[in-house]
Amino acid sequence: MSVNSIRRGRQAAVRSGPRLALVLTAVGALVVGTMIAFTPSASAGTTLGASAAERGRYFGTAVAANKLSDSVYTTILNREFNSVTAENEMKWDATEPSQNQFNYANADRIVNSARANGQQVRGHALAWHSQQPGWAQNMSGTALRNAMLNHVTQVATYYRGKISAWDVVNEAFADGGGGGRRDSNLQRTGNDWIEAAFRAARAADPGAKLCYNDYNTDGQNAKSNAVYAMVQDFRARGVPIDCVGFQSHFNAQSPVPNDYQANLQRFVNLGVEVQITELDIEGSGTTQANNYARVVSACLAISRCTGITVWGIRDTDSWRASGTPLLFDGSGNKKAAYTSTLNALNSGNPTQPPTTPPTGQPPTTPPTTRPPTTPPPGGAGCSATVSLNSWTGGFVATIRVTAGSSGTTGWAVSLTLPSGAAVTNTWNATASGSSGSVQFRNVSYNGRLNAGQSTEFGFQGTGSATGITPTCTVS
Ligand code: 9MR
Repeated sequence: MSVNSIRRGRQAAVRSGPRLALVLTAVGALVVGTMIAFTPSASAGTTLGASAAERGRYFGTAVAANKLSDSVYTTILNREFNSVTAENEMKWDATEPSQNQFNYANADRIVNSARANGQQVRGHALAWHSQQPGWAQNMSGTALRNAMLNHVTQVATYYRGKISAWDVVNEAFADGGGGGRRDSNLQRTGNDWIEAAFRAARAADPGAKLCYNDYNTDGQNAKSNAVYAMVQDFRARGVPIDCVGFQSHFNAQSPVPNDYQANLQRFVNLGVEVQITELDIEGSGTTQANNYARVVSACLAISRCTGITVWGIRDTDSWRASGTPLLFDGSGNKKAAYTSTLNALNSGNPTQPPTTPPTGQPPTTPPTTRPPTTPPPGGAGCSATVSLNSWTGGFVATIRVTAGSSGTTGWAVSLTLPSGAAVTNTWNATASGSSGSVQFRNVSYNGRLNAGQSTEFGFQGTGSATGITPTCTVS
């Protein structure tokens, strides 16, 4: 996608001209006012990743493998970010340059660097009309459909257990007011190509969250309405989709929409997570800084907006470097936009630091409610709630354990799985039993909870876990 294509896609918004500008100015003034009024947080992170983690989120960046030998770049990367996305190295042309001959060398450099530095990895992107290898560009029909599904299966299997979330399908909807699919060789294989890709990805890596990712969907418009309808349909029919990525490439022609937060929220209301996947905002100084703060604050206001990725580190690393859209200047100095981003992160309510699952397992999602400031009703002991992410034949259960008024030094959660269901793996807890009656105990780092504090653990299983009721006891 080019800058021009984003601009073309936003012409309708640009046409609303002066009125929009006035509204934006008013919103900008409000943001500045809010920033001044921010009370210092009890827990202010000093880096983007640390601050996001204190709020149960990640803060990531796109990474280019050929920059991993640049020490200015890697110093910032490993200091500031706790998630990375391969900017180009996991795309179809990079990973399968000849049919059925896979090359993971550059993608592996990014994954290995991330794992060595405790960063999670977003996978980008399995199926996309762009950046296809030449052999695929020339295919059509059943041969292309099968080649695409094979690609999804092979790549997701190769990285199984190492990817927090995959952009399974990228940019499949058309710009403009039509609200339809983008024409492409993949689309011409049949309208069900997207769900087929999601099903193949789930089968290959059941632990990764599966996202649909697109641009010009950041506010409510014909394109985001069409994506919304697809997600609603997928959820209704049990097509495995866990998250929607909003690329959020902004500039004067494509400003941060006024209904950005409302648009993210309506997707969350469909039962998926939202992630800001490719954030960059052209500009400079206070205006750019305020726009970054608006985006970060919108995400933090939504409990299931689980993370933000900026599309590069320094302005000079950007795909549109002339627009200076990033948080660090070409020398690696922090810009005003960096400071406003960190301040906005630090102004969000801290949550219980998320317990980190083994690499590659689904990350713990932020709680849907903030930790209570007073112990919850129910007295001493502990309570447990479950959130299920199910698909045909399998599920991931996330269990939230909350300490009662006496706190805990250890806890155990018991539940009974329906007949036919079985636990296949567990993170942030130790399981006894795998079917029928199963008990989970805390691990060394999450047994001690103060009154009212929470922690999360999870397990993946086969079959269905619908209706399970966890009960918590202190130990
Ligand atoms: O930043 C990427 C740039 O280096 C590539 O040349 C370009 C090729 O299409 O892709 C850029 O990343 C895109 C991302 O993969 C999907 N969303 C739009 C991004 C910016 O164009």
